[in-house]
Amino acid sequence: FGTGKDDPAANAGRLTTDPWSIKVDGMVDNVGTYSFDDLTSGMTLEERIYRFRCVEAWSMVVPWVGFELADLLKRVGVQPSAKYVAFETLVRPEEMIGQKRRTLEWPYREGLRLDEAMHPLTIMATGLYDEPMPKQNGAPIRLVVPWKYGFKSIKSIVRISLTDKQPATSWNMTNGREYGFYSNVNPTVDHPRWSQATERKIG
Ligand SMILES: Nc1nc2c(c(=O)[nH]1)N[C@H]1C(S)=C(S)[C@@H](COP(=O)(O)O)O[C@H]1N2
Ligand SMILES: [Mo]
Repeated sequence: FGTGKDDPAANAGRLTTDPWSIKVDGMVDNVGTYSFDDLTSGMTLEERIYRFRCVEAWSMVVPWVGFELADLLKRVGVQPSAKYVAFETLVRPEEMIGQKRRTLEWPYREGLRLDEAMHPLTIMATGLYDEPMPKQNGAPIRLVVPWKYGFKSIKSIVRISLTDKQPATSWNMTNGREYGFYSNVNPTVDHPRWSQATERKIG
């Protein structure tokens, strides 16, 4: 990554999030492109304090604001044939300058098995610390799955697809030997290049 003015994180403020639309497609009754407001209106927002654990052995306790992904899935009507949920991030390299480099194959992609997506701990977060989601943390809406490594918690989501096949996911596509589809936090299973037994807690 670049440094100084070319650092992607330092340029996160360039991201425009209004308007924002999210395409919901695949094995759902109500396929469509929804505005952020339409998709999130009426959802019960609550604070969830979760420990967020990156695969690179750091963690941070975060007070997210969000709603259960299950509520969104119920609203769009998941069909019985669906087995997985796939997510995609916005691709807009002029604003997300890290996408000018092919560090990953864009869009950033993630996915969950349907039962994981329906789990009451799995949330769509629209804020943290009682504020709207900051751009660098995935404005306006991101996934948070507290029992999985951080890379599963995809940010700035523009597409949610229901499918019957395990979706391709970004880090798994790039290095499947080191980053599995499931990637549940497990201190007894080391990463091939480092231990997962301990973590560095970030304040
Ligand atoms: N769209 C998108 N989502 C993403 C990533 C990314 O590069 N792009 N990085 C992932 C990784 S590796 C981690 S650890 C977390 C970091 O979340 P944070 O920026 O809120 O700390 O976001 C995850 N979600
Ligand atoms: Mo990460």
